[in-house]
Formats: sequence, structure tokens, C-alpha cells
Amino acid sequence: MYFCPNCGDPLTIVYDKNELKEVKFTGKGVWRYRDVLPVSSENAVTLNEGGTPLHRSVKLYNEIGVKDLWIKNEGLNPTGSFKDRGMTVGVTRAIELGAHSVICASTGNTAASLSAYAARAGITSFVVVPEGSVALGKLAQARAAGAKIVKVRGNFDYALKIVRSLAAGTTETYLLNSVNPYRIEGQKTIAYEIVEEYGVPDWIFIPVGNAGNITALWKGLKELKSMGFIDRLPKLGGVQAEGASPIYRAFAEGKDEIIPIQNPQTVATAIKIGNPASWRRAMRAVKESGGIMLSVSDEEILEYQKRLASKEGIFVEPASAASIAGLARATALNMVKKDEHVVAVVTGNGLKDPESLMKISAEEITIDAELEALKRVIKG
Ligand code: AN7
Repeated sequence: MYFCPNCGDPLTIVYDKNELKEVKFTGKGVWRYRDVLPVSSENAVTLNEGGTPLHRSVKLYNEIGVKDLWIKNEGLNPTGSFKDRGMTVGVTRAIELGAHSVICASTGNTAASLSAYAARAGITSFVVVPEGSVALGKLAQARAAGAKIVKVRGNFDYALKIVRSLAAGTTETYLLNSVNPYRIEGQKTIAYEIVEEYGVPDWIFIPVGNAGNITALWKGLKELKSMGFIDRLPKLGGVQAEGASPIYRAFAEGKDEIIPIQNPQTVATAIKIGNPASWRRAMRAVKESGGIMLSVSDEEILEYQKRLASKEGIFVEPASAASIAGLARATALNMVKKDEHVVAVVTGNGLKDPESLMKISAEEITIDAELEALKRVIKG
């Protein structure tokens, strides 16, 4: 059972307050937070996920117009995205339940991550992806890990719908989309890492697709506050791609419900999602935090993908650049003030999805393999 029979939202794991009294953090990465995770770490299916770098921005902060910007690089997880945080906990849970196989619908990264953890656990993985909309690197990862890859004629939302139906009422084939609460538990550890390394910024910016990650981030932050590790909470900036922004639209129009987008479009295929499963939880998180939802165009996404690499040395996939593009928009609109402290999460590695970037960058010169020819190039 993954969904509340009353409201239809994904279920959330809640801890008894007494259980969280003597919480200690030891070790590195996601399992450092084992005391606030709902599975035993003894049999953890792990690839050493989490513990990703938090880089101080050296240039973009100034261009964007905030005094202090930090970039949390989730692309340095084992399979190259934040999904690994949730998958280590989720697949560990699958094994606890005795599942023989695991399944997900995916725009790519969930598939790449699930395949790897399932391989490590020695169980079968089925990944159901929208035909023609998944970046090559992610498909290659799933193939390499031996996943059974199913391509659906239709977008991600259709894929998730049939996968959800298949997995209802059984743990034989265990569902590991972010509607699974164990995924959220793993992913919340990003909040713990940010707080331990940085403290509490004024804002955390994060890309939003199916809306599991922003839900997890907020859950982690609230737990930290309720346990007394922090005494205030940051505002959340959730960023969607313009052509796939049902949560932003509802937020901007002051509506309580989203209107799903039938045919979502964006260059950022990872967040090409029209009917996000966790939209209600995301909306609640953003509102509770006093934050904002934003949308950014494909042009802005590609521009900031390039700038992240050329100004900061950080190569991310397009969906990840959405958080920085969103921050730039928010400062331009004076929603984020100059003197505020910001952490932006970039969610996936650029190596997974280099295609769109190859269309915009230049500066490649072919020469004969001769010293003089090389010298001419260097001298300009
Ligand atoms: C790089 O892999 O939904 O809002 O099936 O790959 O938690 O969905 C990926 C999502 C952001 C959005 N950045 O996170 C999938 C999938 C990257 C992503 C998101 C995704 P959610």
C-alpha cells in the first residue's frame, strides 16, 4: 500500500518522538543518518551514496546577485544523481520484504539508480520509460546493470500510472518510485547534510518534477527542527520547466489543485512530467516554508547549464540547471534579496545527457598532428 485511501496522496513515514531522542550521526553519507531511517543498516544495499560536495559559488553568485550561494552537487552520487539516496533505503527495504523484483516508471535517473541497486542486491529490475524521451547515458546505465527495459508509447505520466496499478497490493514486484515512502526517507538525508555542513540558509532551491525530492527535503528539515538541531527553517524555491509546470501554475494562480499537463514538453527530459504524484506535498512544503514555485524556459535552463560549467566547473544535466536558472529569475524579480544566503541543489550529472549541450558549445579546432599547427592555435 503506497497511497492514502482518503486523499490519494503517497503515504509518509512518521516516527514516534521517543524513538528520535538519542539520535547520533556517525560515519559518512546516507547511512550516517541510520538513526533516522526506517530500515536496519546492517543489511544495507549500498554503493556509498550521499556525502556529496557542497561548493561555494565563486562567480555565479555575483552574476545572479546574491551575496552567498552554495551548490550541492548531487551528480556525484554513485549513479550520478540524487536518486541513489532514496534507492539505497528503498532497495534495502525491498530485500527486507523478500521482494523478487523491483519496478519503477522513470524519466531516466530513477531507472539508472534502481537498476544499479537491484544488481547489487541480486534481484531483477524492471524499468518502464517513455519511448524516445530518456537521455542516452541513463539508458546505457540501466542496460549495463541488466535491467529489463520497457519502453512505453506515451509520456512518463502514463508509465507511472500502469506501474502503480501493477504494484498495488503486492510486494512481489516492489514499486520504487518516489511514491514509496522509503525512497523519501533516503532522500531526506540531503537536508541533514546541508544543515550539518552549512547550517540553515535563507533559501534552498531545487528542481521539481514528480515532486518527491522537494517533499523529502522539507521532511528532513522539519525533522531536524523538531529534534532541536536547528531553530528555524529555510524558504524553499521549487523550480519547474515551463512546458511541464503544473505545480508552478497552480501556485501562481493561487489555486489549491493542479491541472495536469497532458503533453509536457521540455529539453530537461528528467523533469518532463505533467502530473506529479507528490504535487500536494510539494505545494504544502513550499507554502509552509514561505517560499515560492517558479518556472524557467528551456533557454534559461541551457544557459545556466553552460554557465555552471564555464563559471563554476560543475557540469550538470539540464534538469539540474533549472534550480540555478530559477534562482536567477527569483533574484531578478526581487523575490530573493541580495543579502540572502542560498543553497541550490543540482540533482544530476551532465555526463548522462550531453546531447543538448553539444548543440550550443563551440571552440573545437582540428589540426594536423604537428607542433607548428598547435602553436598557431595557441597564439591565436
Ligand atoms: C536530474 O528519474 O522523475 O521532483 O524518473 O532526474 O523528485 O521528481 C527524475 C527526476 C530533478 C525531479 N532532477 O525530482 C525519474 C525522475 C533530476 C531528475 C528531478 C529528477 P522529483
